Amino acid sequence: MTDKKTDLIYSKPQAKVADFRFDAQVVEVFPDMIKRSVPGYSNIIETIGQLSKRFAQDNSNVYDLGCSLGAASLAMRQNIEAKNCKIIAIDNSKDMVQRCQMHVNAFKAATPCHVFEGDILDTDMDNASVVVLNFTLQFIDSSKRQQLMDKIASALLPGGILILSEKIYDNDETCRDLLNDLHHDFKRANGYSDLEIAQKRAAIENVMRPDVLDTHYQRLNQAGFSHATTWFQCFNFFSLIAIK
Ligand code: GEK
Repeated sequence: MTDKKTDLIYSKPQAKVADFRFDAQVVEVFPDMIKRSVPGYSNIIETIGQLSKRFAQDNSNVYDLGCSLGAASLAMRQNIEAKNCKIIAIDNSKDMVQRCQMHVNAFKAATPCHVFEGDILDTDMDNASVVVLNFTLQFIDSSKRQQLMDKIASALLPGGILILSEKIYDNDETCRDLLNDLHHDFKRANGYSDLEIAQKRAAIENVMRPDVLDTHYQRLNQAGFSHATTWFQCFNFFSLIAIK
């Protein structure tokens, strides 16, 4: 995957910072942006690959919901050993989907990967052994998150797994401020200036709405998952696995 282009989108002062969009400009720098902004991103992608090796079942579907450029799909494609599986990667950004298709075309693998442009809220899913929501749920309207989780749970086969990664909101103000500070230190250490951090924050605050961790567990419980645990957390970013 090409990640040579540096994210400079918020490096110059902007008179009015527009809401963040997953458009062509973001696509160009996305691999650099996500690695420098999300602590543990590469580790999470690698582990999604490992989990898919463990949980993908013969003759089943594997979904990557909000696939962006397909990093999780490609990791799963390299690792799945189950026979006759199909990866279905979906994103509602046309620009993301076009670039994702190019990345998928660039690699050969036994497991096919189909890339679709669409809203994951409207996508039918069935016969799933692995479902990935890697930093996507936080962009879904809060009132529709339970319905999406219910749909995922009913699409999963017994023993199937959901991998859910998100930024979280801590209800405790002191902890929330500390986690935010640590995250901003992480971004600074990765070369983002205070201006870039502040402008990105202004751009994203209306489009990304993180939940508290308890809300995620309650939602999974209500959807009928039998087991759920957090396998990764760094600052205010976490990833959990839920098994049906
Ligand atoms: C990765 N998973 O690299 N339907 C489909 N796609 C959506 C929707 C929706 N309703 N809403 C948002 N998206 C990726 C990273 S990025 C996370 C995921 C981030 C898509 C949106 O277009 C974008 O590509 C993705 O969800 C979120 O493992 O950039 O912080």
